[in-house]
Amino acid sequence: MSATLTDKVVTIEHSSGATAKVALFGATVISWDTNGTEHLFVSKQAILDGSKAIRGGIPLVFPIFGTKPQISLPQHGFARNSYWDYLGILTENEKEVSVRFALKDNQLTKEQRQAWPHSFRLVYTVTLTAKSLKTYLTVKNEDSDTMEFNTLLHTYFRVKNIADVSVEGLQNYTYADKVLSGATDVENRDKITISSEVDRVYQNVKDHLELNLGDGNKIAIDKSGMKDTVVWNPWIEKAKGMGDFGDEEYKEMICVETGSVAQWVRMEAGQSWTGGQTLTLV
Ligand code: TA6
Repeated sequence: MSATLTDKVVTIEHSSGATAKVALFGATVISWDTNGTEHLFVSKQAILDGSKAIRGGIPLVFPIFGTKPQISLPQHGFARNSYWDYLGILTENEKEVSVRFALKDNQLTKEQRQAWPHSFRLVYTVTLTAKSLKTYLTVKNEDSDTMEFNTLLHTYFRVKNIADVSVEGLQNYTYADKVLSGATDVENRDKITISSEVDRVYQNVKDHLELNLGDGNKIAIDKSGMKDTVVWNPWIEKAKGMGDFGDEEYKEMICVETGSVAQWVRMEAGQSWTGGQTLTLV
């Protein structure tokens, strides 16, 4: 087992043969592989030079989801567009290997600080076991004032064929449908399938969901500290509109994203908050 930093990417290896890779840029998990099967989708056209958020893997959304009129930050905030510090190995034993990354307010640009003038420290822990990948974020409000933020793990799962895939566990939850300008509705399906553009924020969702990959395999998605779940597939037209995404790549990915985005997470001065997810092959 080990974790090594090469060319701004940390490679984590577990004794089972499972591996994961985390780019320092955005602390973006860009690979999770077990027995030669890659579970995360990264576009073949992803830009990996630090000039743009990585199109794929697990981009970390913070401090805003989408854009906010009063906060002049790019969509989904600055965390996925910043170089994080590598803090090294936290645990390394037969069961798991975990590594940590940090981002502090003084690492932001002047413009970012002006847009979001809070003193904070983020610590992101990535843990690999034989069958699971855990990604947890701790936010520390180092300010003397309260702080509000959104956060989300924008997870791109790799699938063989989107037509065979379903998301299970969201029945009866209210969602905001961004394809319909945010109109809300209640999900009536126990298995959500994708056959057109989907961009939905399911609110106050239970902590256990399952992604059925359609090939006999499932991934359990267990969140903690996160209230909501976003389901997104750009489908044909939106896929064509993204320069860092292949026109046909919508067929081989689905985003199921755990986060707290429907409402602000509010923190008092000096308070810490932790949220994240565990992805497990089942
Ligand atoms: O999480 C879904 C979403 O908010 C979609 O609305 C779409 O914009 C997607 O994120 C990708 O956003 P990005 O800024 O990475 O192109």
